[in-house]
Amino acid sequence: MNIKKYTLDKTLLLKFQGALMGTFTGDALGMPFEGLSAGKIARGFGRIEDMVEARLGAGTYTDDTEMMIGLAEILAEHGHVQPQALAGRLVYNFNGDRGYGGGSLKVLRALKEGVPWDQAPKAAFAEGSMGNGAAMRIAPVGVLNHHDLEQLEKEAEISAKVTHTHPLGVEGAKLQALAVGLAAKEDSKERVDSARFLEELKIYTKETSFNNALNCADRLLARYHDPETIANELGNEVTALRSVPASIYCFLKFNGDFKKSVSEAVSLGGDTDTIGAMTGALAGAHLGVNAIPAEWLDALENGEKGRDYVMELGRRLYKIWEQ
Ligand code: F2R
Ligand code: MG
Ligand code: MG
Repeated sequence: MNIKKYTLDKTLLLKFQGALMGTFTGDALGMPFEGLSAGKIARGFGRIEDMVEARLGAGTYTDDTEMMIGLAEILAEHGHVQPQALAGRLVYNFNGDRGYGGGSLKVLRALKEGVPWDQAPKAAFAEGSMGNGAAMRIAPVGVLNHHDLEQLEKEAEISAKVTHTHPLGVEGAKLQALAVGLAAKEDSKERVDSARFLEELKIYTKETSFNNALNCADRLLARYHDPETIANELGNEVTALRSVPASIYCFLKFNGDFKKSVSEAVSLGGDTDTIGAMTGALAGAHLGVNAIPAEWLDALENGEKGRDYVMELGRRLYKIWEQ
């Protein structure tokens, strides 16, 4: 049990909102570049520092944020992950224009047809999905349980298993949730000690492949490497193993600077919306929502479940934590 309550409640509220809005912002910034290589992004666009036009408009979100909203809603209503309710909410919130992963599409279809939540993930892959879909939405679990890392792990696992049951899909979600929780516990006015942060993550991470990737991130952080090298070494793909460690790297490389961390994440190419979303969640949990550039926040969609709604979800989660 690892309990650390904050006395600066305002700071913690901003961290809750930062984790959720960081997911949203990174997702929206990266989405227009999803599938492009690091080299193509560098040559064609340079550094990505503005919300550019996208399929649903500049500043719009994808499946990453839509699923994160569903998870945050369930936590705000129940105080914990209720898997049946989560399955129902993911189906209810589903918008096919948001660009879901093929496996998740099949799972959500099965759930809609009435397959029980603990059977539906088999609709995608017999051995379960190892995609990053469970990790990309996990920020609410990380901030809400940052004071109790054992509980955080349990909550991350159950939330992942509604769609992703492959050990690598589950472990990736747990690792990202832990990283969000640890980031929330760091002092927002201080830089994070990268080596210590990675060591702490490794205590909890059981899968050798993830531990190897965290060791690799540690080595890479020692000096500058271009985004193409980072993408080759740590990955920029849609699997959890080849995207969660890359996001942790981007957060730590430019830690203390939300804009640089998330811009670096998008520059890796490949799964840019998701690596952007996961990096944004980490930087937002550490620095708080006020660290997100105002011009990025202003550009975010603000319809029925848009910017104001997600900010309010962050506040509701914080109230649950306070209780
Ligand atoms: N799907 C996308 N992007 C491409 C389409 C967007 C397009 N640009 C558009 O505009 O419409 N992005 C979203 O999907 C990723 C999250 O995926 P998720 O939810 O984990 O889905 P899935 O299908 O379960 O896993 C992703 C892929 O990983 C491979 N894979 C997973 N498990 C596997 C297994 N057991 N064996 C073999 N391969 C496995 C497959 O290739 C899956 O399709 C995010 O990027 C999100 O933004
Ligand atoms: Mg997406
Ligand atoms: Mg993606």
